[in-house]
Amino acid sequence: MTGTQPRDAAASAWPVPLPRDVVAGEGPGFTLRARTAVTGDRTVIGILTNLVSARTNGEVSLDSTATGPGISLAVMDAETPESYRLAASADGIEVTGSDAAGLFYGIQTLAQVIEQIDDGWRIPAVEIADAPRFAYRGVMLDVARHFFPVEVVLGVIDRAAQLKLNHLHLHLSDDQGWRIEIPSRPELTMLASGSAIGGDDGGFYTAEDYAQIVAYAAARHMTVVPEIDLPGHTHAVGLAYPDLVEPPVLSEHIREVVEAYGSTLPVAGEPYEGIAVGFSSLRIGTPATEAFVTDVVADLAAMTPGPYLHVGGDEALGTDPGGYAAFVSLASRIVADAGKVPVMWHEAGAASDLHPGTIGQYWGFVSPIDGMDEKARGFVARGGRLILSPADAVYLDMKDAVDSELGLTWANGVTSVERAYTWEPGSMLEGVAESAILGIEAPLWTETVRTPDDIDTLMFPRIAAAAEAAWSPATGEHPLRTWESFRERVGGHARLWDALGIHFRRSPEIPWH
Ligand code: TNX
Repeated sequence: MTGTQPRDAAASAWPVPLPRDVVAGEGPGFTLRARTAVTGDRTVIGILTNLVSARTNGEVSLDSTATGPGISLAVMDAETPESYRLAASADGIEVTGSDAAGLFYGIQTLAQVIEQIDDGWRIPAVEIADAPRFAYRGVMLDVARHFFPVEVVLGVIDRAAQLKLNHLHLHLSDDQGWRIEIPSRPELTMLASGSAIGGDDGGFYTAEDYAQIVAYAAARHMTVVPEIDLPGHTHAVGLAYPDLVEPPVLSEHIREVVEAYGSTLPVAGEPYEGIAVGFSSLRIGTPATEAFVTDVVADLAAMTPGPYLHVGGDEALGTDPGGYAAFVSLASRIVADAGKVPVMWHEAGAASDLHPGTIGQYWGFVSPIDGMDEKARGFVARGGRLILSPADAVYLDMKDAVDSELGLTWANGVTSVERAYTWEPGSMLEGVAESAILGIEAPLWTETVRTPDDIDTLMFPRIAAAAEAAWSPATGEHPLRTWESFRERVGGHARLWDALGIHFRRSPEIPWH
């Protein structure tokens, strides 16, 4: 039932990510009254009330004591996780989730399709049946290059959940700082969290802060995936434990990057405030390093209810290759022994002793070069699945226009909104079947990102393109899964995003309406 024409998509705000099945109904749809009747679970009513009130400038509120036609919200156990049905007609609106997450996504869709008419607000007549393509739909925030307080992280959770993303990956350590309290290793936050890029303020999350983030995410059906980046990206570890790290490797490459960005060279034992990567390494093969990784992983695992724990593995250019393979294998085993599923960046896929089932995160290009895809296939060969984060499509920290003040360009130049949209996960990596893809994640690295507004400016609207790749049917499987339709649909979201306080960039590629 996919009979809708793209023209209809332009006529009103249509959902992003695109639902599996959408059929426009007959008639005028459902007019929202100042106090619209609602039935359902209190928490869900609360979330929907806030969304509706924001979208309608406070003109519509939902009232569970009102009578007459209204909105019914329910969970009806069904097989497909996270799925929902939404039916709107002049008689009322029904949103039915297959589970609590499905209902949550149903109300996000409902808020997206509210439209303003002459004398008020309405939901157009429509029938939607929707379910996600991939189980893992993520966004990553790098809080190491620049630190962001808890409230900002909660804002990112709200923004991502609204687009049906269900994992928040927090990049909690890097050369510039260690951002999470580890009770068994208090020196990390005491000695290695105080700085950030460019001399900006550092900071860290206490165990309590982290618990607050995890709980807030869970209430929005989002799982937190913590990352401690090892064995490279560990300059800050050396501020707390000088004996655990090697001296910085000041290679030709590092000198070039430092030159190109007017950045600084790292100095052992001093906080690093530059943006170069690939110069630091843990000391490999010593009992002290193994004890350190075991302690950090054990504490983080105990603090984290979700199944995944990410231990990095990227850009370890300061680590000897043989030592690297041994280290990532050890780290993946330590994570598995702590009861979590290890996740690592794709470089680790070349290590033959990686713990079976380790998840690989691919950050190569849409058209792989230099054996990036081969490394990614290594995870699949060992029974693991892949999270796809092709840097030249979903890296939210790439500039989206040549004149953008924020962002980097190393991933094949500017990542326009069109380029962020126009790639197909299912056919990107040869020899990787759909069933081997756990999902999609859009990372925001924060070298150039300093404020909440900076986050929004780089994230939107491209995060919506990543959400569509993660949630919606494959390219070619739905008439509206096209760039032309996407730009029309996403253009209709400006008012909702404004109402939610999202400081998005009105990219000239999108017909905002
Ligand atoms: C590469 S992609 C990195 C990060 C940088 C990012 C900037 C990856 C796993 N590592 O260390 O922050 O580029 O775009």
